[in-house]
This record gives sequence, structure tokens and C-alpha cells, in this order.
Amino acid sequence: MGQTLTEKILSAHLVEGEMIKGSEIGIRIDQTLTQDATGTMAYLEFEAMGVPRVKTERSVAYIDHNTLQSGFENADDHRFIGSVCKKHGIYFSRPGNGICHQVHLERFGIPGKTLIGSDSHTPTGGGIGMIAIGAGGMDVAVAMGGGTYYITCPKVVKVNLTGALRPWVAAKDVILEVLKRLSVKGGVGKVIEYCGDGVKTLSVPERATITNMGAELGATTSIFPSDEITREFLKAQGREQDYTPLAADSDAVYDEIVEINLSELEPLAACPHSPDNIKSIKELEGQKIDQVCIGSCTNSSLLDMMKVAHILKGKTVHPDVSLAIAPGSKQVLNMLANNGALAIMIDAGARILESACGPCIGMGQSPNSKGISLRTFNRNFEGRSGTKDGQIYLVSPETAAVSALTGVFTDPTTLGKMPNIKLPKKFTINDNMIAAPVPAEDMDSVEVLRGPNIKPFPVSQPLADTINAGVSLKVGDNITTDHIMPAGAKILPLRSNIPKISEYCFAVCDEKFHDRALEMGKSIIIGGSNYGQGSSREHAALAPLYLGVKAVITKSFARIHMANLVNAGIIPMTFANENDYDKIDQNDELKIENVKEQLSSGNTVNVTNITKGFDFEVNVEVSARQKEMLYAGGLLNYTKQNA
Ligand code: MIC
Ligand code: SF4
Repeated sequence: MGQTLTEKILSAHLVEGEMIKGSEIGIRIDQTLTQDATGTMAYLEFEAMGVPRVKTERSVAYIDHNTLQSGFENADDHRFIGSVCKKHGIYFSRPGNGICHQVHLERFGIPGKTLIGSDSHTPTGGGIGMIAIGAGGMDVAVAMGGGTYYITCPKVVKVNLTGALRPWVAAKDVILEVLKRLSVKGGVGKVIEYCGDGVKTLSVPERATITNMGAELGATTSIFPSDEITREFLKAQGREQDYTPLAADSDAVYDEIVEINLSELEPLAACPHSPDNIKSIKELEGQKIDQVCIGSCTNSSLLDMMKVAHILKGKTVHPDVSLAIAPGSKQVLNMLANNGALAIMIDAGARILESACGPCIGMGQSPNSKGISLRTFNRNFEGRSGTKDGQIYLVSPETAAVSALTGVFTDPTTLGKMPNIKLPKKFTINDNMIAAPVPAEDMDSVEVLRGPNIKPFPVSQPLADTINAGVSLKVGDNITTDHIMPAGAKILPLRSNIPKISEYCFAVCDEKFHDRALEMGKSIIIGGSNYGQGSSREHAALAPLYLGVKAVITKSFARIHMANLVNAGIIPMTFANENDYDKIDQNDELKIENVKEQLSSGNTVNVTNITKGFDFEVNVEVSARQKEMLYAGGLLNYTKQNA
């Protein structure tokens, strides 16, 4: 029986377990990446492990999220990360060099390698044939120290691409179509593998747009084969030596097959407030818009920007629209500056932003009240833009650019003949903004620079015998990490200070949560299905830990958040009978007796609702290793215990 590409790469990196779908496997990690908003915690954790130098083939730290420096905090964090990198063997991509996923694809990604990153859009690397997975900062810290990374051995979905995209229909429309069919829960426990004749019609940056936004499916990752097009891309980046051809066997067996004829696709939009709320641009055509933002790790490649410049050439942004453009990397921005495309954008009235995440994470450019904003980004969760009633639509760069000119939703296929915009034969290469670490023998001479906002992470206690705790919050389905631990320009600078950032925990849902949880001392959160979707931020687990949350009981969890809860020593529980969700209210007193004993003998635990006087069962779907972590009170305690 042939193997899928996913199985080939995973089994070549297998260090623990067997390739049995649904069971836990441990894999060796070749590369890691971090960004600044999750990086400070990851490096504090790495320091706490006491490993002098990273043991991966390549570890890179990027500064791209917290670049709006309206106080000392972010700049201090950048300096801290830079100094840790220099000392411990990590490459440091300085602020201004670009968005982590874009730069990693350009300069470091290698087909067939494994990459984990403390950012949920790490699967961007799947565009170049890597197994690239988003993880919590602590998992990344462990991998940097040479430790194994654990995942559930995934099912593999084949997306068979046939045909070719019509002019002005984009890679973004492909992934929006996949989201329409599979939903934000459809990828959980799965890797999405793209195959078929249509693959060879897509460039590496287009493939990366598709794998990037596979994160929104809840998938473990997404991957494309590595072929001649991959070789051309690597060659143009001066890295042809990194190329290896990779593909699934022709008789590979998949768990699911999705057929997509690229020729039949049309321009689409993800409507507020979910990436799977899809409509065609035709359905929205004519509606007035207020803002357009082009950029983010999904759509900020040179190819995207060149198409945008072509559309804007000689025109002016509509008087009622604000257009912001953030090219994804220094390489992209530099090439746009040299080939004249940047001047075209400026001339049309675009507001050029630095190469960073920017508006995607609410770092500036929040839309006006009830503002309709078209963005080429990957997430449109409520409030994420910084404007609570902002109406965010996710669209392709082509749709975004043409709509910025007309002031209304406009279908780009009406633009007529499309120019033949190709990737350059050679990108402009200058890695002068990537600082190399000092040699190991000089590491003692490097001082780690800590700002006053950098506080140690909260310590978790070993698991108590009995948990007696009230329900501090009850929430519904599809709660995102942007609900649990919001981002934005005001809160992001607190990422290194858990006591302070926890004041905003769940503030979007209930402003009194923080005070109530602290008052209760110990508590439990009740959630619906797909709890914790979205970001990899472990702050969504560390803040609840700091506030005394002992367990979260839901209908189901998103993958990265569930792992982060276990890493923090908080028990993730799912209702054995979903109807019990309706029978529990906020402030109910719950009791779980002999937790450890119950967990040791199986994966079901009995919970008593003392207030309402009934018992119910919950499942704790974790591995034996994760149980040990829960007993120890989280991954750090567990790692120290076993050191
Ligand atoms: C995001 O897109 O939500 C982020 C900000 O990049 C996060 C990471 C973070 O919260 O720092 C992610 O996707 O993991
Ligand atoms: Fe940055 Fe947005 Fe990409 Fe997250 S999704 S890494 S915030 S650009």
C-alpha cells in the first residue's frame, strides 16, 4: 500500500509511537520559529529548561506582531528576544524584516523537513512541502531543547485539484472554497494534502496562501508536494540546494477525498464573523465599503503585491475608502520599491505600512464604527480588528484592490484581460536583517536583557486529589482564543506579564470574569464545541491558570488550545453526554473526587454538580504522557521532574 506525503514525512521523523491514526506519536523537529507575541514566553520557558544551545537544525525568532511601540514594553521584549537568540544559537529576524511565515518561506523553509512554530499559521510552510505545525510556546521551547513533539497521528484528506484558475480568481478563493465545504471544524485531527493536475498551475506563494489558511479549518497542517515549481522558487531564492522532489505514492490511501475543479471557482468572501461564512463576491456586489487592508501572512507575497499594483496603476482610491498595504517582508518591499510598483501604490493613495502583521492582529488601522472592511487576511473574528462592531470580510488581493477603487464590493473578473505576472527568476536577496547567534564558545559573554514588564510565568501545582470549584463562566460554541485572551494594540504589550494580561481574560464575553475568577479562587469554565479555535497563544491557557481555573469542560476542543491547557496543567474535559451542557449554569458548585485515581484507570471522570444535585460523566481525551503532565501540574513541572 502506498503512502501519502504526510505519512512519508511523519514516519521519517517518528521517534515514538506507531503510525496508527488517532494514537499519539512523537516526532523529531528539524526547525522551529517563534514570533514576538508568543516568543517572550517561549524563550522564558526555554531558559527555565536550562539547555545552553538549541539542538534543532535551524531555529528562528521573528519580530512582526508587536511592532506598534507606544510604550517601552514591546521594544523591551524585542531586545530580550534578540539577546536570548544571540546567546542560545537562534537566528533573529529583526523588526522590519517581515512577517514570520513569509520570511521563513523565502529564506529557511526546506521540503521534507518538520517545522513547529509558536503561531497557528506555521502551516504556511506546507506550501513548500514541509510538515509545518502551529504549537504552543512551551512545545516549541521543548523542541528547541531537542525534545520530541507530540501530535495525534492524523487522518489525511486529499484535496484533488483539477483544471486551472480563471483570470482574476485567486489562491485565496481556493481556500475559501475549502472552508465553505469543510467549515472551521472540518480539519480537526486531519492533514489536508493537495494533489492532482491543478497543483502544477499554482506557484509556491499561492500554495502557501492555501496552506496558511488551512489553520482556519482546525487542521493539524496542510501540505503541497514539492515539484519543479518548488525548485524554481528555491532557485530564485538562491537556495536550489534545499530542493528535494516529494509527492504521495500514486496508490496512496486517503481517509477522505475532496474534488475541486479550479476552473469552476469564482471570487469569494468570508463574511463576518467567521472564516467559513462564505458568500460569492457576486452576491455582495454593489455594497458600500469603508476600508481595505492588503497584507498578512496569507497574502503579502511579491506576486500578490504586483497584481495589486497592476490594478491600482494610474487610478485613485475611492474617496470613501481607506486603503492600507503591508508588504509581507523586506524582500517584497524592497523589490516593489525597485521595480516601481511601490510608487504606483503610493500614487493611488495607499497607506503603506511596515512589513509586519499590523492590522491583522489589531495593531492599528481599526475600521470606523460598524465599518465594512475588506481584508486579505485569514481571520475575521468579532472584535479582532480593534473595532467591536467592525464588519470584516476576508477576500483575495484582487477583489480587495479593485473594490478599493470602486468603493463597493466588486468582482475582479470584470477587470478583463489579466496581465501575465510571473515570479521573478531571481529574488533580491539580502539577509542583513537576520542576526546570527554567537558561536557556542562565546555564549557566556552575551547578557540577556530583561525589561521590567517581563514577569515569570505562573507556576502550576501538582494535581489535587479532589477538585471543589465553582463555574466561573459558561460560554457557547466556537469560542476563539481572541475571546479568551484578546490581542490588539492595548493588550499585546502585556504578553510577557501574565498577572497584568489576565485582567483582560474573557473581557470580550464578560468584563467581570477576571474579578469573579480571582474571588472564587478555584474555578471551572464550561464551553460549547470547538472551544479555543484560532491562535496558538498559550496566554489563553496561562491567564486562566493564573486566575485559578482547574478544568475546562466543553463539547469539544480545538487542537492547539487543548494541548496548551494540558501544558499549563489545566484539565481539558468533554461532556460524555452533550445534553449535560444545558444543565449547568454559571456559579454552580462542581466536585470531582479522586481525580488522579479516576484518570489512572481510564479516560472518563465522574463530576458532581452539588448545586443542582446530579452527577455527570466527562471524557479526558489525553495520552498517558499527558496524564503524567496533568499529575505534575503541567509540562514544565513534568520536564523538570524527568530531567
Ligand atoms: C493570530 O493570528 O491570532 C496570531 C496573533 O498570529 C496568533 C499568535 C498570537 O496570539 O500571538 C496565532 O495565530 O497563533
Ligand atoms: Fe501575523 Fe496575522 Fe499572520 Fe497571525 S495571522 S501571524 S497576526 S499576519
